[in-house]
Amino acid sequence: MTTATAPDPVRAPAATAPRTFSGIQPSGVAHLGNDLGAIRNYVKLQDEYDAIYCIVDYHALTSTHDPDVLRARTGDMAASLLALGLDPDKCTLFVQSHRPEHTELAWLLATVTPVSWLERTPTYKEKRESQPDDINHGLLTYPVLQAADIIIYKATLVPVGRDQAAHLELSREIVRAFNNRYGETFPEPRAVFTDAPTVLGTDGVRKMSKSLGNTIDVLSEPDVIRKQVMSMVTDTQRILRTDPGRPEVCSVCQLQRFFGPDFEELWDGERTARTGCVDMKRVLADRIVRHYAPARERYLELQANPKLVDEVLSAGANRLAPLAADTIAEVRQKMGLR
Ligand code: AQP
Repeated sequence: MTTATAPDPVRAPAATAPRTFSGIQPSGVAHLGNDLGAIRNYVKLQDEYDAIYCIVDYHALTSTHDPDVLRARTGDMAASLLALGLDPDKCTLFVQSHRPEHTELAWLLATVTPVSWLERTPTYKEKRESQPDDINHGLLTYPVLQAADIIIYKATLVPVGRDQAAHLELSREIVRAFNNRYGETFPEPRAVFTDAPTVLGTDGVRKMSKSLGNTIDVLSEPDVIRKQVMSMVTDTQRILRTDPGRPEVCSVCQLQRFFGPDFEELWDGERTARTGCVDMKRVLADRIVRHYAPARERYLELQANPKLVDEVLSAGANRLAPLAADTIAEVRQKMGLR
C-alpha cells in the first residue's frame, strides 16, 4: 500500500484470476511470526491472485470475551496488515462477521463433518488444556467455520503458517465429504507456506505466539523490539564466549536469513567464535528495527485514522457480498433447502 486511501467500493473481485484466501485472528498487532510465516505471502500473492484476506473475529470469540478488547484488536490487526503491505487496491481485506454468510455455510458444512474429525484436531486438544474452564462449542467446530471461510469464495490457495496445516487438511476433507454427498461444488484448497513456515519465539523452542508471550512485536517502538531480541535464547550449548556457535540450532542466527544477504558470513563468525551471541542479537535487532521502520510509520498513521481503516474493511465486505450470496444459493439448492 503506497497511500492509505479507501478502495473503490464498487470494484468487483477479478473474475478470472485464481483465488487465494487467508484468515488471521484479531489478536492485536501482528508479530514477526505472523509476518514471516504468513503475511509476506499475503503481500506477494496479492499481485498474482484475486486475494481475499479476513480478520476472523467470529473465531476469536472462542477465546476473547471482552467486547472492547475484541473491537480494539480487530482494528489493530487491520492496521497491521495494511502497514505490512496489504494494498486495498490489489486485495480484499474484510472482517469475518461483516459477511455473516460464513456462519450459514459453516452450519451446512457441519452436517457433513463427523465429530471425530473435529475432536482429533491438535488446536482443539491444545485449547482444552489452555482454557479448561471454557471449552465452548466454538472451539470444537472452529475448523468447520474455517473451511467455510475459505470455500465460500472457492479459493484454491491458502497462505498460512505450518501450525495451520492440520486445519487445512481438515478443510480438504470437509470439501470431499460435501462434494461426495451433494456433487462437485467446491475445489479442494491447498496450503502454501513461506520459507519460514514456523518461526520460533524468543524462548527458542516453541512457536512464536502471542498466547505464549514469546513474540517479537515488529511494529512496536525500537526499544521494545531490541529488548525482545536481546532476550532471545540462543545455542544453549554455547556457554563461553570462546565456544564455537552452532547457527543451525540458534534461532537468532536462523532469523538472520530474512534480514540480509550476508547471513552466511554472520554464521561463519559464530562458528569460529569471532562473534558472540550478544553481538549477533544486536545485529539482528538493528536489522529488524530498520526493516520494519516504514511499516511502523504507516501503522501509526493508520492508528491515527481509524475511519480510513473502517472504510477499507467495509468496502472489502461489500465487494464480497455477491460471491458469498452465489455460493450460499448454490449450496442451498444442492442440499434441498427451499
Ligand atoms: N510463529 C509462527 N510461525 C509461522 N507462522 C505463524 N503464524 C502465526 N504464528 C506463526 C501464522 O500467522 C497467521 C495468523 O495466525 P493466527 O490467526 O493464529 O494469529 P495470531 O493469534 O496472531 O497467532 P499466534 O500469536 O500464534 O496466536 P495464538 O497465541 O492464539 O497461538 C496464520 O497463518 C499462522 O499460521
